[in-house]
Amino acid sequence: EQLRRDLVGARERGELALVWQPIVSLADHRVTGVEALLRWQHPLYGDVPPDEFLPVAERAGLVVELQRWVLHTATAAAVALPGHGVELKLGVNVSAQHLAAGTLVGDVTSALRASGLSPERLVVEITESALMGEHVADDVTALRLMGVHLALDDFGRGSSSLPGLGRLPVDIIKLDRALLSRVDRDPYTRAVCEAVVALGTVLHIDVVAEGVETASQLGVLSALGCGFAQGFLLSRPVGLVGLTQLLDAHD
Ligand code: G
Ligand code: G
Ligand code: MN
Ligand code: NA
Repeated sequence: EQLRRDLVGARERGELALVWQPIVSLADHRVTGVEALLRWQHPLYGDVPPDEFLPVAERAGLVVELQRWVLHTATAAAVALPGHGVELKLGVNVSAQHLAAGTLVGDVTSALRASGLSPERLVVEITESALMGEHVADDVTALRLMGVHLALDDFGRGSSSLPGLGRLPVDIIKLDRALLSRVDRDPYTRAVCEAVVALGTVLHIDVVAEGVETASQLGVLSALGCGFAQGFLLSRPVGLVGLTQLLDAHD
Protein backbone atom coordinates (compact mmCIF):
# COMPACT_ATOMS: atom_id res chain seq x y z
CA GLU A 1 0.00 0.00 0.00
CA GLN A 2 2.85 2.34 0.90
CA LEU A 3 4.65 1.25 -2.29
CA ARG A 4 1.53 2.00 -4.32
CA ARG A 5 1.29 5.54 -2.95
CA ASP A 6 4.99 6.16 -3.53
CA LEU A 7 4.80 4.82 -7.07
CA VAL A 8 2.14 7.36 -8.06
CA GLY A 9 4.58 10.28 -8.23
CA ALA A 10 7.77 8.31 -8.88
CA ARG A 11 8.04 9.34 -12.52
CA GLU A 12 7.58 13.07 -11.84
CA ARG A 13 10.10 12.91 -8.98
CA GLY A 14 12.69 11.42 -11.33
CA GLU A 15 12.95 8.15 -9.42
CA LEU A 16 12.58 5.92 -12.48
CA ALA A 17 15.58 4.93 -14.53
CA LEU A 18 16.48 2.52 -17.28
CA VAL A 19 19.46 0.22 -17.33
CA TRP A 20 20.70 -1.45 -20.48
CA GLN A 21 21.84 -4.99 -21.09
CA PRO A 22 23.76 -5.74 -24.29
CA ILE A 23 22.81 -8.55 -26.66
CA VAL A 24 25.77 -10.08 -28.47
CA SER A 25 25.99 -11.91 -31.79
CA LEU A 26 27.73 -15.25 -31.25
CA ALA A 27 29.04 -15.28 -34.83
CA ASP A 28 31.27 -12.23 -34.39
CA HIS A 29 30.88 -11.21 -30.72
CA ARG A 30 29.53 -7.80 -31.70
CA VAL A 31 26.90 -6.04 -29.65
CA THR A 32 23.83 -6.02 -31.90
CA GLY A 33 21.20 -4.88 -29.43
CA VAL A 34 20.33 -3.74 -25.94
CA GLU A 35 17.39 -4.53 -23.69
CA ALA A 36 16.05 -1.62 -21.64
CA LEU A 37 15.22 -2.66 -18.07
CA LEU A 38 13.20 -0.50 -15.73
CA ARG A 39 14.47 0.45 -12.27
CA TRP A 40 12.82 2.36 -9.45
CA GLN A 41 15.12 4.19 -7.07
CA HIS A 42 12.90 4.50 -3.99
CA PRO A 43 14.01 7.32 -1.63
CA LEU A 44 13.84 5.00 1.40
CA TYR A 45 14.07 1.43 0.13
CA GLY A 46 16.65 2.02 -2.59
CA ASP A 47 16.55 0.00 -5.80
CA VAL A 48 13.15 -1.74 -5.97
CA PRO A 49 13.24 -4.50 -8.62
CA PRO A 50 10.55 -4.54 -11.34
CA ASP A 51 9.34 -7.95 -10.16
CA GLU A 52 8.22 -6.19 -6.97
CA PHE A 53 6.80 -2.92 -8.22
CA LEU A 54 5.28 -3.93 -11.58
CA PRO A 55 2.60 -6.06 -9.85
CA VAL A 56 1.88 -3.06 -7.60
CA ALA A 57 1.67 -0.82 -10.67
CA GLU A 58 -0.72 -3.28 -12.29
CA ARG A 59 -3.08 -3.29 -9.35
CA ALA A 60 -2.93 0.51 -9.16
CA GLY A 61 -3.60 0.98 -12.89
CA LEU A 62 -0.24 2.70 -13.38
CA VAL A 63 1.27 0.30 -15.89
CA VAL A 64 0.34 2.16 -19.06
CA GLU A 65 1.79 5.38 -17.71
CA LEU A 66 5.02 3.59 -16.74
CA GLN A 67 5.26 1.87 -20.13
CA ARG A 68 4.81 5.15 -21.95
CA TRP A 69 7.68 6.60 -19.94
CA VAL A 70 9.83 3.53 -20.73
CA LEU A 71 9.03 3.69 -24.46
CA HIS A 72 9.75 7.41 -24.74
CA THR A 73 12.87 7.36 -22.60
CA ALA A 74 14.35 4.23 -24.18
CA THR A 75 13.76 5.31 -27.80
CA ALA A 76 15.16 8.81 -27.13
CA ALA A 77 18.27 7.29 -25.52
CA ALA A 78 18.73 4.80 -28.36
CA VAL A 79 18.86 7.46 -31.08
CA ALA A 80 21.42 9.41 -29.04
CA LEU A 81 23.88 6.51 -28.62
CA PRO A 82 27.30 7.30 -30.04
CA GLY A 83 29.34 5.28 -32.53
CA HIS A 84 27.99 1.94 -33.67
CA GLY A 85 25.24 2.41 -31.07
CA VAL A 86 23.19 4.11 -33.80
CA GLU A 87 22.59 0.67 -35.38
CA LEU A 88 21.65 -1.27 -32.26
CA LYS A 89 18.26 -2.84 -31.85
CA LEU A 90 16.40 -1.69 -28.76
CA GLY A 91 14.39 -4.23 -26.75
CA VAL A 92 11.55 -2.92 -24.60
CA ASN A 93 9.44 -5.18 -22.37
CA VAL A 94 5.70 -4.73 -22.46
CA SER A 95 3.27 -6.27 -20.02
CA ALA A 96 0.00 -8.10 -20.55
CA GLN A 97 -1.81 -5.15 -19.00
CA HIS A 98 -0.41 -2.72 -21.52
CA LEU A 99 -1.58 -5.01 -24.32
CA ALA A 100 -4.97 -5.40 -22.70
CA ALA A 101 -5.32 -1.61 -22.39
CA GLY A 102 -5.29 -1.44 -26.19
CA THR A 103 -2.96 1.59 -26.37
CA LEU A 104 0.28 -0.20 -27.24
CA VAL A 105 0.23 0.61 -30.97
CA GLY A 106 -0.53 4.27 -30.30
CA ASP A 107 2.08 4.49 -27.56
CA VAL A 108 4.76 2.89 -29.74
CA THR A 109 3.87 5.15 -32.67
CA SER A 110 4.10 8.22 -30.50
CA ALA A 111 7.47 7.17 -29.02
CA LEU A 112 8.89 6.45 -32.49
CA ARG A 113 7.64 9.77 -33.81
CA ALA A 114 8.95 11.78 -30.84
CA SER A 115 12.38 10.14 -30.88
CA GLY A 116 12.84 9.62 -34.62
CA LEU A 117 13.89 6.01 -33.97
CA SER A 118 13.26 3.84 -37.02
CA PRO A 119 10.68 1.11 -36.32
CA GLU A 120 13.09 -1.60 -37.51
CA ARG A 121 15.34 -0.82 -34.56
CA LEU A 122 12.62 -1.43 -31.99
CA VAL A 123 11.97 -4.88 -30.51
CA VAL A 124 8.85 -5.27 -28.41
CA GLU A 125 9.38 -8.14 -25.94
CA ILE A 126 6.21 -10.00 -25.00
CA THR A 127 5.66 -13.19 -23.04
CA GLU A 128 3.68 -16.03 -24.52
CA SER A 129 0.82 -15.64 -22.04
CA ALA A 130 0.50 -11.91 -22.86
CA LEU A 131 0.41 -12.76 -26.58
CA MET A 132 -2.51 -15.10 -25.97
CA GLY A 133 -4.70 -12.31 -24.57
CA GLU A 134 -7.85 -11.21 -26.31
CA HIS A 135 -7.61 -8.57 -29.06
CA VAL A 136 -3.82 -8.79 -28.95
CA ALA A 137 -3.45 -10.27 -32.44
CA ASP A 138 -4.56 -7.11 -34.25
CA ASP A 139 -2.21 -4.87 -32.29
CA VAL A 140 0.70 -7.21 -32.80
CA THR A 141 -0.02 -7.41 -36.53
CA ALA A 142 -0.16 -3.61 -36.68
CA LEU A 143 3.25 -3.37 -35.01
CA ARG A 144 4.73 -5.88 -37.44
CA LEU A 145 3.32 -3.96 -40.42
CA MET A 146 5.03 -0.84 -39.08
CA GLY A 147 8.33 -2.75 -39.19
CA VAL A 148 8.67 -3.19 -35.44
CA HIS A 149 10.18 -6.52 -34.38
CA LEU A 150 8.46 -8.81 -31.93
CA ALA A 151 10.31 -11.00 -29.44
CA LEU A 152 8.76 -13.87 -27.52
CA ASP A 153 10.20 -13.33 -24.03
CA ASP A 154 10.95 -16.01 -21.43
CA PHE A 155 10.41 -18.88 -23.87
CA GLY A 156 10.57 -22.20 -22.03
CA ARG A 157 9.54 -20.84 -18.65
CA GLY A 158 5.90 -21.87 -18.72
CA SER A 159 4.23 -24.46 -20.88
CA SER A 160 5.67 -23.21 -24.15
CA SER A 161 4.75 -25.22 -27.21
CA LEU A 162 7.38 -26.04 -29.83
CA PRO A 163 4.93 -26.80 -32.66
CA GLY A 164 3.00 -23.65 -31.73
CA LEU A 165 5.99 -21.44 -32.48
CA GLY A 166 5.24 -21.35 -36.20
CA ARG A 167 1.85 -19.76 -35.55
CA LEU A 168 3.11 -16.96 -33.33
CA PRO A 169 3.69 -13.59 -35.03
CA VAL A 170 7.23 -13.21 -33.66
CA ASP A 171 10.61 -12.89 -35.34
CA ILE A 172 12.77 -13.29 -32.25
CA ILE A 173 12.68 -15.92 -29.49
CA LYS A 174 14.33 -15.32 -26.14
CA LEU A 175 15.25 -18.58 -24.38
CA ASP A 176 14.45 -18.23 -20.70
CA ARG A 177 17.35 -18.13 -18.29
CA ALA A 178 15.99 -21.18 -16.44
CA LEU A 179 16.87 -23.21 -19.57
CA LEU A 180 20.30 -21.61 -19.75
CA SER A 181 21.11 -22.54 -16.18
CA ARG A 182 20.87 -26.23 -17.18
CA VAL A 183 21.89 -26.21 -20.83
CA ASP A 184 25.44 -27.44 -20.18
CA ARG A 185 24.46 -30.03 -17.54
CA ASP A 186 21.19 -31.56 -18.62
CA PRO A 187 20.91 -33.36 -21.98
CA TYR A 188 17.14 -32.84 -22.14
CA THR A 189 17.44 -29.06 -21.70
CA ARG A 190 20.21 -28.99 -24.28
CA ALA A 191 17.96 -30.87 -26.74
CA VAL A 192 15.11 -28.42 -26.14
CA CYS A 193 17.41 -25.48 -26.89
CA GLU A 194 18.74 -27.28 -29.95
CA ALA A 195 15.18 -27.85 -31.18
CA VAL A 196 14.27 -24.19 -30.72
CA VAL A 197 17.37 -23.13 -32.65
CA ALA A 198 16.45 -25.58 -35.44
CA LEU A 199 12.89 -24.27 -35.58
CA GLY A 200 14.25 -20.74 -35.61
CA THR A 201 16.34 -21.53 -38.67
CA VAL A 202 13.33 -22.92 -40.56
CA LEU A 203 10.99 -20.13 -39.47
CA HIS A 204 13.55 -17.29 -39.91
CA ILE A 205 13.32 -16.47 -36.23
CA ASP A 206 16.41 -15.24 -34.41
CA VAL A 207 17.13 -17.03 -31.14
CA VAL A 208 18.57 -15.09 -28.19
CA ALA A 209 19.74 -17.00 -25.12
CA GLU A 210 19.08 -15.07 -21.91
CA GLY A 211 20.82 -15.32 -18.57
CA VAL A 212 24.12 -16.66 -19.87
CA GLU A 213 26.38 -16.71 -16.83
CA THR A 214 29.23 -19.10 -17.65
CA ALA A 215 31.68 -19.78 -20.45
CA SER A 216 30.48 -23.39 -20.45
CA GLN A 217 26.90 -22.31 -21.22
CA LEU A 218 28.16 -20.01 -23.95
CA GLY A 219 30.20 -22.85 -25.45
CA VAL A 220 27.14 -25.10 -25.69
CA LEU A 221 25.09 -22.29 -27.30
CA SER A 222 27.75 -21.72 -29.92
CA ALA A 223 27.88 -25.44 -30.64
CA LEU A 224 24.09 -25.50 -31.06
CA GLY A 225 24.25 -22.62 -33.54
CA CYS A 226 22.31 -20.20 -31.35
CA GLY A 227 22.63 -16.74 -32.88
CA PHE A 228 22.66 -14.35 -29.94
CA ALA A 229 23.27 -14.24 -26.22
CA GLN A 230 22.61 -11.97 -23.27
CA GLY A 231 23.60 -12.38 -19.63
CA PHE A 232 25.94 -11.53 -16.80
CA LEU A 233 28.86 -13.31 -18.51
CA LEU A 234 28.66 -10.84 -21.40
CA SER A 235 27.54 -7.82 -19.39
CA ARG A 236 25.32 -6.97 -16.47
CA PRO A 237 22.68 -4.34 -17.13
CA VAL A 238 24.54 -1.01 -17.11
CA GLY A 239 23.74 2.70 -17.16
CA LEU A 240 24.10 4.84 -20.28
CA VAL A 241 27.68 5.78 -19.41
CA GLY A 242 28.62 2.14 -18.95
CA LEU A 243 26.88 1.20 -22.18
CA THR A 244 28.75 3.88 -24.10
CA GLN A 245 32.09 2.67 -22.70
CA LEU A 246 31.21 -0.89 -23.59
CA LEU A 247 30.32 0.08 -27.18
CA ASP A 248 33.55 2.12 -27.49
CA ALA A 249 35.53 -0.90 -26.34
CA HIS A 250 33.84 -3.05 -29.00
CA ASP A 251 34.32 -0.56 -31.87
O1 G B 1 15.64 -6.22 -14.80
P1 G B 1 15.18 -7.46 -14.08
O2 G B 1 15.91 -8.72 -14.43
O3 G B 1 15.14 -7.30 -12.58
O4 G B 1 13.66 -7.65 -14.57
C1 G B 1 12.77 -8.45 -13.90
C2 G B 1 11.52 -8.59 -14.72
O5 G B 1 10.94 -7.31 -14.98
C3 G B 1 11.77 -9.24 -16.07
O6 G B 1 10.75 -10.19 -16.30
C4 G B 1 11.64 -8.11 -17.04
O7 G B 1 11.12 -8.56 -18.26
C5 G B 1 10.66 -7.18 -16.34
N1 G B 1 10.86 -5.80 -16.79
C6 G B 1 11.97 -5.06 -16.75
N2 G B 1 11.77 -3.83 -17.26
C7 G B 1 10.47 -3.79 -17.67
C8 G B 1 9.65 -2.80 -18.28
O8 G B 1 10.07 -1.70 -18.63
N3 G B 1 8.35 -3.13 -18.51
C9 G B 1 7.84 -4.35 -18.17
N4 G B 1 6.57 -4.58 -18.42
N5 G B 1 8.59 -5.30 -17.61
C10 G B 1 9.89 -5.04 -17.35
O1 G C 1 12.05 -11.39 -18.33
P1 G C 1 13.20 -10.65 -18.90
O2 G C 1 13.97 -11.52 -19.84
O3 G C 1 12.91 -9.34 -19.54
O4 G C 1 14.20 -10.41 -17.71
C1 G C 1 15.42 -9.79 -17.81
C2 G C 1 15.97 -9.89 -16.41
O5 G C 1 16.98 -10.88 -16.30
C3 G C 1 16.59 -8.59 -15.96
O6 G C 1 16.06 -8.27 -14.71
C4 G C 1 18.06 -8.89 -15.79
O7 G C 1 18.60 -8.16 -14.71
C5 G C 1 18.07 -10.38 -15.54
N1 G C 1 19.29 -10.99 -16.01
C6 G C 1 20.00 -10.64 -17.08
N2 G C 1 21.09 -11.42 -17.26
C7 G C 1 21.04 -12.32 -16.25
C8 G C 1 21.91 -13.41 -15.90
O8 G C 1 22.92 -13.73 -16.54
N3 G C 1 21.53 -14.13 -14.80
C9 G C 1 20.43 -13.82 -14.05
N4 G C 1 20.17 -14.57 -13.00
N5 G C 1 19.61 -12.81 -14.38
C10 G C 1 19.91 -12.06 -15.46
MN1 MN D 1 12.83 -9.22 -21.65
NA1 NA E 1 13.20 -13.10 -20.49
